[in-house]
Amino acid sequence: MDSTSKATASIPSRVTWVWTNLKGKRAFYCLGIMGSITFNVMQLTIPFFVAKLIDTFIDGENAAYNLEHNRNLFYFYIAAMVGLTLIRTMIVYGTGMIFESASQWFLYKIRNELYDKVQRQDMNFYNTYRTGDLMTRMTGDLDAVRHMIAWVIKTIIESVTLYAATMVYFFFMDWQLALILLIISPLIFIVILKFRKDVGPKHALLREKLSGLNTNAQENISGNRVVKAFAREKYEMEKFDQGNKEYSETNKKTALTWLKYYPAIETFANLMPIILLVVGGIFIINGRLTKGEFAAFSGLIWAIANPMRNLGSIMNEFQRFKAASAKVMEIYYSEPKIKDAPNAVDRPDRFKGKVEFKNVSFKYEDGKLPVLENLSFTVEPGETLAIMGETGCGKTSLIHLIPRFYEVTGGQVLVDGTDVRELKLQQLRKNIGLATQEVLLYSDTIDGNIAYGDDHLPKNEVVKFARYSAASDFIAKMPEGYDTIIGERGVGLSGGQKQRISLARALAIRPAILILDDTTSAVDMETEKEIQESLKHLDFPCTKIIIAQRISTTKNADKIMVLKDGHILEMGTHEELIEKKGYYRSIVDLQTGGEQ
Ligand code: DGT
Ligand code: MG
Repeated sequence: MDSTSKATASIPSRVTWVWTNLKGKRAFYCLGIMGSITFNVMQLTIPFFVAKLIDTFIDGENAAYNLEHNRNLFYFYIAAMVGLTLIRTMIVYGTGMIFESASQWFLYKIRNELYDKVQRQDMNFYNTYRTGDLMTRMTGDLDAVRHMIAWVIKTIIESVTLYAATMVYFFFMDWQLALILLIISPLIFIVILKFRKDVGPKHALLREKLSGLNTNAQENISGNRVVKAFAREKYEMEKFDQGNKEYSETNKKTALTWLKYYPAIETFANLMPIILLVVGGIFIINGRLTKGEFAAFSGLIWAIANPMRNLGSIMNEFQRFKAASAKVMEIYYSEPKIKDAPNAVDRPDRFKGKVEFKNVSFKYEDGKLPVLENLSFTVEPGETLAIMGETGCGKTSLIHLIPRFYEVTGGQVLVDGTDVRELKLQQLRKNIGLATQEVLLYSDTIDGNIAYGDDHLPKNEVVKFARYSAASDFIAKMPEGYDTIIGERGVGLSGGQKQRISLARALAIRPAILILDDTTSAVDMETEKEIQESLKHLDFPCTKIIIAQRISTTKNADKIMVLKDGHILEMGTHEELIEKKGYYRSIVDLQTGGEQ
């Protein structure tokens, strides 16, 4: 995949992206952050009161006197400690809820937006990205992003607050001791920075391996019939196993990276209590430090050691977020190249159905050779154009230019006299009924599939369109008729049956332009004749462009176009082309056994 083929607009920073999508919950999220800060500053209160208790009632000069005559103060300290602990617990609960709910909100919004983006993408996008990879972005990657917002940011804030507040408190008690304890921090930072450099690329690789694994699984589940037909289960299992092994190995390597750095961090973190013990002890002997203050120091030493220890897992998660968010944001900020022009003309009424190609040339973005070259022809409203030609000559590519699935590389495609690039995509496509060469039906009822383009289509209309496409007979024989569930999980249909439902679906929107790409290739001659007959008598005006290989389909067309290597080889009516004794004539002879 080269980056030029991706329709990605300029991508803002991750912070901007997260902030933009927290809209609606920003104040709420900030409240969570403030709660986190408050809660962590409050962690210092217990050691503070413990120091007071020790110095006032246990170890100070007037300890015995105070215990006798200042009982109320003693009770106050105890009550304050219990009360603050309760409040702190409530804040922890509240902030936990806030982070969880804000991150779910974020996830919900992004997921919707991503789905929307993917839906609106053009064909080139789908040629570029594999389904498994897109699914990974919308599930696993997105969850890594949510984890960052819910957990990592919270942990960072907690660690920073705790560390900073403790340090401030330490400086107030004894700045020299605080400074000595601080010496360790830069060492830990250096190790963490090294770790970051080491683990970052591993997370990116890990993410690619997961995407590869998902793509492999997705393709094999969808293409299971091919696997079975070729008895390649063992091969596919081995291939998956290989991918799985690689993923697992990469995962292990990523996790083990931390272990390389862990001993250094742990040693540095453990040095702190030792330094405190030695230096603090000397300070007590010198009378610089009270025993209560020493108790506060040692009761809080974890509050500067633990954030240091946490740095490792924070950095790890952050690198995972970096790899995942890059993938999510690429789709989030992708823009389809084919979209409405800023000055697109508004044509809300039904189109007349005139289709005109003017010197059209076309080449796929990733293709080397042009598929269509300098093609010109016109189909008047209501006319039928049949397109013939050997496989790979560019028929499907040609008809895909009419709904503007791809952009022409030269010339113009006009519908009702307007260049398709100047029409609104929605309006253009609503006027085109397309039955594609590869039929895809949804896991839904037959009724739902036929009415796909028009939710409000009444039942009798559904039946009518099924009749037009010669599908009503076999539908009537199904156990639940039009309510039979078809598609992936439902009742299996034959190739010809699927084609007829797809034709009914294309007709059901009463298109101004009907495009059929080899839609009757799998139905028998008898049924095909029936379909041709009903297409002639539709109850709405309609221009028909029909790709077909059978003479029985093409002979009644107003025009027949024979394509060869992206050029028009012959064009005319059935009779004219027979007279011409060219390619069309040879096909006719072949199909009729030379009876013509
Ligand atoms: P058919 O359906 O087998 O009778 O063949 P046609 O006439 O429908 O051929 P078509 O238009 O699908 O393909 C024309 C040429 O373009 C052929 O050489 C294959 C190539 N082609 C088709 N689709 C793509 C695509 O998505 N990307 C690239 N790069 N080439 C494509
Ligand atoms: Mg084709």
